[in-house]
Amino acid sequence: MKKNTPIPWEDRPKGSSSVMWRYSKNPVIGRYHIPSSNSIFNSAVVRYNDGFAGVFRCDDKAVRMNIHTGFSPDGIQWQIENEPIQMVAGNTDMISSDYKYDPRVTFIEDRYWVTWCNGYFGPTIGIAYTFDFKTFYQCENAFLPFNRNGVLFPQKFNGKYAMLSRPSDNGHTPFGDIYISYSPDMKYWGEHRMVMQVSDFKESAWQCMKIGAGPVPVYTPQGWLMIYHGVLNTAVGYRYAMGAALLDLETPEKVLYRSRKYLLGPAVTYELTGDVPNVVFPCAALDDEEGKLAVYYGAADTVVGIAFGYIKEIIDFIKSDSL
Ligand code: BMA
Repeated sequence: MKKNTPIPWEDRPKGSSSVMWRYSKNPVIGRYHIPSSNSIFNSAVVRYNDGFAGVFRCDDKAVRMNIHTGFSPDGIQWQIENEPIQMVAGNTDMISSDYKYDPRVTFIEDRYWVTWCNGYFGPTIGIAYTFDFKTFYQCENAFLPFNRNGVLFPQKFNGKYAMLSRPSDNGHTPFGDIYISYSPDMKYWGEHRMVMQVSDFKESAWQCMKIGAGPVPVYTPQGWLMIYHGVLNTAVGYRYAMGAALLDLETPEKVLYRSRKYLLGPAVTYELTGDVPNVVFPCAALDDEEGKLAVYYGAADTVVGIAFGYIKEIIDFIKSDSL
């Protein structure tokens, strides 16, 4: 896809040596951005036409979880639909869904694919495609419940689609590793392989309880850059931070390097307080030809923020202290 629309960007603040830094005008989407919402967070954006489009997790004021479309000329000012996406049947007639949350979006070949956590007798991975962010064709769920954090790669491997996911339980899962699965047709998924397990508490505690893929992995000549979240169980509950790993270009279940230290952890008010405190939950990333990266993340299950970094520096960071 062409990458000529400038992505949101702000230079590293003077005096900072952080590999990733927050946008000074965060949060870019507030909790009441649309009349129906209680909170808007964990959301996905992509390049679309001359600007950007997105699929947003909006919990309404009954705190029903659903996904809504949105459009933006610059990736910062967003027009989000007040009503959730109404799916039509894609490769199945069974499009039942008790709830939808934590979407990811990727462009493959000729269309945009959306994955999300879909309520079907428990959380599993829902899949839909769209050409125009107006009509969405819902497909078969990828897996049996329980599963979350389904993230597609933006290309096929040996003719097959590839999806990262995180088998889980029906609640606030206290475990979880990242797997990959392959599909010839976006309907039947198999060849499940382990990608990455939680870390040893002594080595890297922020990711020792569960981990899950975040944005669609970013292609780099050195490997797929996979930004992910890691969770630590603390005296006041789960703490979600964001790290990164580099996966092999041809065999993405092979982890080449993985950050011992987090790239961004909850540290500012909108990440530390909200409906669920201490959450940084990345779901999308935009990159450009100069190697800049803008990561969109949910903060405290309440609002959306952006963090910036240079891909080269992130890779150096991962490699210089890898688990
Ligand atoms: C996870 C998901 C995310 C949420 C996170 C922190 O299990 O529900 O949507 O951001 O917990 O509450």
